[in-house]
Amino acid sequence: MNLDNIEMRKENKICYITINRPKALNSLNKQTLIELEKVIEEVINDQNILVSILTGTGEKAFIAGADIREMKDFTDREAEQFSFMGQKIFNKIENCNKPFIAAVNGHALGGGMELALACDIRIASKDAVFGQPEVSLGIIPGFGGTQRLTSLIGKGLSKEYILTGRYISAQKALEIGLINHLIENEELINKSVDIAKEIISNSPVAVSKAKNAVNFFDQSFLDQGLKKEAELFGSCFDTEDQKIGMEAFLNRQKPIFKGE
Ligand code: CO8
Repeated sequence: MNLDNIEMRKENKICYITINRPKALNSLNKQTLIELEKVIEEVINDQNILVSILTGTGEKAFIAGADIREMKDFTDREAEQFSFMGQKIFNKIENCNKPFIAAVNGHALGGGMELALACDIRIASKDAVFGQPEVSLGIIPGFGGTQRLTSLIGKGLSKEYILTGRYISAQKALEIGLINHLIENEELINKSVDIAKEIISNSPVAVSKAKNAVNFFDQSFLDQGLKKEAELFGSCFDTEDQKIGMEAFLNRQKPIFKGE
């Protein structure tokens, strides 16, 4: 498979997927999302793969969000479409018949945190930092964060983090149930592999059915919620604040929002 922004390696029934755009802190542009979808299809179709471990290249970032440079000039329609595209691919991870483990090795912001949320198990190194900082850019989470974060940590905390855009340390993430384990940086992949092996020792068909059953817990709410999120996400791109927020980020300035 020809991949420019993702590295994929298969070993002992595990597929190692590494988002690899270090110059843009592994942020997700369209090309990377298209490649991610191909990799997920490969995982689904390869009978020899039973678990996937998803991480980011380098020590600074797991994934620093969707690519702001690419998104900046989207129209509301393009933004809504991009949101649907990301949601569809992240749903494939959530609905895949094989588990995905997110090994979060640094900043997991915006779309990066949303990708981790779509995985089944989240393991973070001590340097990991989580956050949904979209409101500081004049937009809202658009790859499922409003729904999956709420499902995971509850409405109260989810609203606090999404409305403030505040970063969440790895320790705090553990306390609020956002991650399953907090691990020394150098042990992150080993711990992920240990958990993958535990899963692999079980019946693949039972693992798949168990994942499906747990997903069903809030599936009907999720589908409706994602639709609403994409619609609202798109509408942000019809505002002055979205332009102000993204220009400010790219020019390394603090945005002064107008509220329109
Ligand atoms: N998109 C594009 N480029 C990025 C991104 C990004 N999300 N994050 C970092 N970069 C680039 C920087 O522009 C910089 O590039 P250059 O060297 O060419 O100027 C390079 O990566 C290194 O970044 P910094 O110099 O900023 O590194 P620091 O160590 O100073 O800071 C941070 C690291 C804290 C991670 C900082 O880069 C940051 O805050 N990044 C943006 C985080 C963010 O706001 N993410 C949310 C994006 S919005 C989103 O994800 C919405 C998801 C839903 C999308 C729906 C579809 C439309």
